[in-house]
Amino acid sequence: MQKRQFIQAALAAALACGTGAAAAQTVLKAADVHPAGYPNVVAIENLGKKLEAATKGKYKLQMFPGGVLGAEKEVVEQAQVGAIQIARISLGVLGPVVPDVNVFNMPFVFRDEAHMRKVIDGPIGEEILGKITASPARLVALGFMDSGSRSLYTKKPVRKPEDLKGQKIRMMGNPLFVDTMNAMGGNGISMGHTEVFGALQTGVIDGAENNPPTLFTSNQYTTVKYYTQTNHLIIPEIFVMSKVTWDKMSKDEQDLVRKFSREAQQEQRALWDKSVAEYTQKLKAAGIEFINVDTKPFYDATEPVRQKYGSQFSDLMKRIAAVK
Ligand code: BDP
Repeated sequence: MQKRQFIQAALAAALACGTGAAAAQTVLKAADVHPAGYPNVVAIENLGKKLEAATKGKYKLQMFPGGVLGAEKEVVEQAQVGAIQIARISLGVLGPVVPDVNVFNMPFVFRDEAHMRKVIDGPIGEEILGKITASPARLVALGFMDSGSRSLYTKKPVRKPEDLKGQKIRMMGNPLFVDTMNAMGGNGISMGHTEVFGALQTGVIDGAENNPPTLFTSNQYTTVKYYTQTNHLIIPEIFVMSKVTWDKMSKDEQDLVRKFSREAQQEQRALWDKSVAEYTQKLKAAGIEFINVDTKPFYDATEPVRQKYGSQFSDLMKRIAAVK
C-alpha cells in the first residue's frame, strides 16, 4: 500500500471507531439466578440501559438470568476476578466472603420487612455497603434489593419446631443458616438455588425456605404442599460490581453507576411488592396451603444462633433494634 493510501485507510478506521459505538463498547456481564422478568433482573437490566444511554453506548449490560453463569457462590468468585461484572446475589451467600454482612443474615434480626427497609435505607445500610467495598473481597457494593421474608415449604405440614424433626431442609450456603435450621428443629442441608428443585423432586430434601416469588418462579412449589409462615429470615439482596471493572471506570462513570444503582434499588422495591402479591395468589391458586404460625417458638429456638454469630455484632444489633 502506498504511504498516502495507508494514512487514508488508518484515518478511516480511526473515524469508524470514533463514530461506531460498538468498536469501543465494554460489555458488562450481569448474573442472576432468577429468570427473566423477575424484579431483580428487570431492575438491573434497566440500570444497564440507562448506563448505555448516558455513556453513549460505551457500556452495554448483558444480563444472564436463570443461573446460567453458575450458582451464586461461583458468581461471587467470578465477580471477584472480573469474569462477571455485576452480580446480583443474596447477602446470605456473601456472608462467608464478607463476614460483616452476617449481621443481616441472622434469624429474626429484623422485626418485619418494614423494619428491614428502614435499616437498609439508613446509615446502617450505608455502613454495610461500605464494609463490603472496603473488604478484601474485591467487590464494590452498589445497592440492596428486597427479598421479603423467607418461610418454610414442605411436603408435610409444619406448625411448630417439633414438626421439623427428621426433615431435611435446604438452606443457602452459609453455616449460619444450617445452624439456624438445626436450631429450628430440622436438619439443615446447604446447596445452591438451582439444585433445589431437583433435590425436592427426587426426595433428597423434604423442604426448603424462601419467599413466595422464588418458590413459584423456580417451580419448587410443584413439589411441596405447605408454606409455613415462619418469616425466620429477612435477608436483603445485594448487587455488586467487580472491583476490576470499577477501577477501570472514570470518576464520572462511577458516579453514573452509583446514581442508576440507587434508582435500581427503588425500582426493584416497587416491582417486588407487586410480585409478592401476584405470586402469593398464584401459589394459593395452585393449591399450596399457607399455614399461619406463632413464630415465637421459632424465635426462641434460634436464640443460640443469635448468641453464637451475633456476639461480634452486639452493638450493631442494638442499633438495628433501635430503628423504629
Ligand atoms: C432467593 C434469592 C436468591 C437466592 C435464593 C436462594 O433472591 O438470591 O439465591 O433465594 O435461596 O430469594 O438461594
